Parts: sequence; C-alpha cells; structure tokens
Amino acid sequence: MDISVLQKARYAYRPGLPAILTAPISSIGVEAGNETEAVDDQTALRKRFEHTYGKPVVRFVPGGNTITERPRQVGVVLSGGQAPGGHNVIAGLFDALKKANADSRLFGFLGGPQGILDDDAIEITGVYVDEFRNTGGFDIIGSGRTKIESDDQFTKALDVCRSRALDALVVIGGDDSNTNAALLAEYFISRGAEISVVGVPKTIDGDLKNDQIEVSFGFDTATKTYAELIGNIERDANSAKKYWHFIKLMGRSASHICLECALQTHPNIAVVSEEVEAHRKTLGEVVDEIVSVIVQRAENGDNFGVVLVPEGLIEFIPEMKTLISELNRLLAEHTAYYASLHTFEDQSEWINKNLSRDSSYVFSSLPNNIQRQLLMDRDPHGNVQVSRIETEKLLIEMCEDRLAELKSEGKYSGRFSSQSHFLGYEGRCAFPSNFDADYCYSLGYNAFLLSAFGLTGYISSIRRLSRPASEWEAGGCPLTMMMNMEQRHGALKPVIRKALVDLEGAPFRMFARHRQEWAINTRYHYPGAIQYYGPDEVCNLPTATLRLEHS
Ligand code: FBP
Repeated sequence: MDISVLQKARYAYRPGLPAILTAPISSIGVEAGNETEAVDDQTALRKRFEHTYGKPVVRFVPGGNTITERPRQVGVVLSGGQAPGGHNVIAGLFDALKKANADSRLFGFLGGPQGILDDDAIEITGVYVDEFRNTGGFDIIGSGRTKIESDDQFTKALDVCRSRALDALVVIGGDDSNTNAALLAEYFISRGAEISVVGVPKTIDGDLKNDQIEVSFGFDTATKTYAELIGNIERDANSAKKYWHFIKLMGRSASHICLECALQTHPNIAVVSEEVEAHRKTLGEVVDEIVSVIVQRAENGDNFGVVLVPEGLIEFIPEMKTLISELNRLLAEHTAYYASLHTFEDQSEWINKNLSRDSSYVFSSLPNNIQRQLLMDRDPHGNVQVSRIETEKLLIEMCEDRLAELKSEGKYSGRFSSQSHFLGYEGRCAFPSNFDADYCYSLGYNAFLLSAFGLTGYISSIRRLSRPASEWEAGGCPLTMMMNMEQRHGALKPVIRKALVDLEGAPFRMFARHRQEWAINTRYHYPGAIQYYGPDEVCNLPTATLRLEHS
C-alpha cells in the first residue's frame, strides 16, 4: 500500500490509557454510585425508560467483582459526521475484546445505523484494524445519519443483533445517535434481550458534554486543525494588509469550535451565537458590531482583519430562529405538496404565503441564495443543514451595504475588500492529535468493559482529561442522566441535552476579557500545525476550553 510517511509512523504510536485500564482485564472491578436523575423532565423520562432510567454512574477500580473472560461477540457502528479518532475507538474496543478472550469477535456495521437495519457488516480482524490505528476518518466501516426510530426499525435492529448472537452493540455518535442508543437499550431490555448497548461521545462540535463527559472526541484535533489554518490566514492578512477574511467554522449549533479557535488565534472578531441569542440581537445588530470594528481599524489605517463566524449563528438570531422553525413546520407538514413545486419561484411564493407576516418579511429580505439554502432538505434528525448556508457571505454582503451607507454619510473612508472561507470538512478526518488518539483508544477500550459488565444504556466516560492519560479516570454514565424532553417534528421526544457555550463559563469569560484588545490592535496568535512528536507541551496540550474548564 502506498501510504504517507506520517501514516506509517503513526501505526507505531501506542496510545496512552488510564492506569486502571492497563491492568489485566480479570483484575478490573466496577464501583457503582447512587441512583441518578435526568437533567429535566424526570417523570416523563422515568416512564419512557422504564427499564434503564436512573442507573448509577460507574467507575472502574482494581479488584472486586470482575468479568468472566468467555468469548463475546460485539457489534460496532459509527454514526453521524466524521470526527478524528473514530478508528482508535474501534482499535481500543478490539484490543480489549481480544485481551479478554482471543476467541471473541468484533463486527462493524457498514455505512452507519442503516448497516444495522440492512444487516450489512464485516468482521473486524487484527490485520484489518491495524491499517487504521491512529489515523483519521471513518473509512474503516463508514458512517451515516439514518435514525432508528420506527417500531419496525427497532424490531429489525433487534432481529439482526440476535441473529448475529451479539452480546453488545457499541454506538459511536453525537447527541442524536446516543439518544438512539438509549432508546435501543431500553427496547432490547423490554424484549428480554441481553444485549448491552453502549454509546461513545463523538462530535467535533464539542456540544456533547456534561459533568461526566468532559469533551466529545474529535473536538481537540478539529479545532487545532482550524486554528492552524486561521493562524496562517491571520499572518497573510497582516502581511498583505488588504483583506478582511470572514471565516465560517463548523459546529452545527453550539459555538464551542469558534470560541476555542478564537482563544487559540486571537482574531479581530469572533461571533458567539449563544451571546447573540442571550442579548436577542438582530442580524442587523450583529452586522453593526462587525462594521464598527472595521471602521475603527480603518481609522488606524488597518483595512484588514479576521472575523470568525460560527456555522450555527443563523439559528440563534431570534427572527431567523422563528423563520426556521416556521419553515421546518411547513416543510414537514406539507412534504408532498412542497415536492410538487418544481421551480424556486413557485416554492418561495408558496412559502411566503404561508409564513407569518414577520417571518415572511425576514424571508423576503434575504438574498436569493440564502433563501434557497434555507429551503434545502433537512437531515434525518430534522436539523437544517447549516453547513450549506453561506452565513459568512451573507455577513459580507450586509457589511458592504452598511459601509457604503457610512461612506456616503462621510463616516467611513477606508477600503473594504473581503475573502470568505468555510472551515469544516478540512478538520473532521485529520490524523487524531495525541490527545484524541489516546482519548479515543481509552473510550473504546472502556466501552468494551462496560458491555462486558452487562451494563446497558451507558455512555463510555473518561474523566480528568486535563491530566496525563495515565491519571485519567474510566467508567460509565447512564444515558438517561443526560436527557430531557424536547419538541422534534412537532412532538415531545426524549433527547440528550446539547451543551451550548456557557456565557458564565471560564472559556467565554477569558475571551470576553480580551476581545476588545484583539479587535482594534492586531494581536494575532499563530498556533501552527498539530505536532505528533516532540516536547510534551507542544504535542500533548489539550484545548484551551478543556484546560480552562477543568484544570
Ligand atoms: P455530528 O453531530 O454528527 O458529529 O456532525 C457534526 C457536523 O460536522 C456539524 O458540525 C456539521 O454541521 C454537520 O456535521 C455536517 O454534516 P454533513 O457531514 O452531513 O454535511
């Protein structure tokens, strides 16, 4: 195989594990805490999860009751968007399974949850997994966004797991996929099946976190990859001194990626969606704030700068949020009729007629390309595909209009030339940083132990991540503990609560303390590329967000 020098070198990397997980498997025991409660809507959730609600948080410790080392069959599925480190989760799972019993077998469902429904799987062998160790991507078995939600799908999933004689199913995914894992766990028990379902917290977005999950895997590598590119763009901006760069950053909903990148690169402006929503800022006000920095910098002769825009911004602007929820409802309730409208003109005319007066006004005031993007298909979980909405270009257009007005009023005399960028897919399949390589391997190894102890409806949890890997704590958290009820497709559904940026949290406060200085003076910070070899502080430093939240 023709592989890069780095890929070859990474095959030899031995990921770090929490000390407890390096012990012989037969010497590891489990310690359970008290019963737990969901974050909200406890009564409804207790009823919905009759068999799995309220279980204790568990931690692996030396000795006590240990697992029997009989051969086991485990299935694994990757769900949702790619995140660096997914291959190592599977490698950790494989190694633990084989360490417990060499006759155990691991099956990977292909192409995401649809692979379960189609019973499309391969056996993951030692030779096969070795090709993927410490590499980025999900190509080991592929991923997909199918949601298992109908009764028929649950029955099918159980039939497939039974026919393959699985002892456990490991679901590697974000909040929606782990919600699915919780529902599957409940369904399996309710049908008398002793098949553990264990989740693993994945998403570059960083919004699957809480007291037990300090960070989802992939966030570390993806933000470091984007920060390298932003730093490079900043240096270019500061060298040429002629462009304003508007950089949209992935992260469907929360602004964790944007905030982390701001902490790493000190841009002139970073918009944080959660702040926009908290202060109920209109799109016009967001634009005015950006324009005010452009004008002030122009007064100092600096007609250049860098603006970070979170991908999910559009859904946090109150008037846009209302518009999107009206659009979601219209498109869900009139799917067939809407599909019969073939031209954009017909579609937008029908939409405009059926929106409330305010939303119709907002919709009509948007440029045509943004209107089209807002009408594109929703993903299987009902989310607007924000990665396809060109918010960065919308902001540029609006800034240009506002600056032209100011110029005509004699209040601005600078030059505004812009470049737009979208950083998203560039970071999702990077070689995992040492942090993600270690964390993912530990999560996978740990997921096996949870399943082998017969725990179901749990998510793999590795904590104390700001310390060296050997000091990490390993255990599991019941998925119901992270849930509440939310409106989805017009009905109340149990879902894992997304963690948005906390405006009182240390990362945001750190940003807020410095942003004025970064806006006007040029204080760019260049983190450079991820380093895999070299001094500890260069190769193994976790994200600023993790350090600020947990050190
Ligand atoms: P997950 O939540 O599934 O991890 O995906 C996150 C994400 O990368 C978002 O940041 C982005 O909006 C979305 O996936 C893009 O989805 P797609 O890969 O389907 O274009």
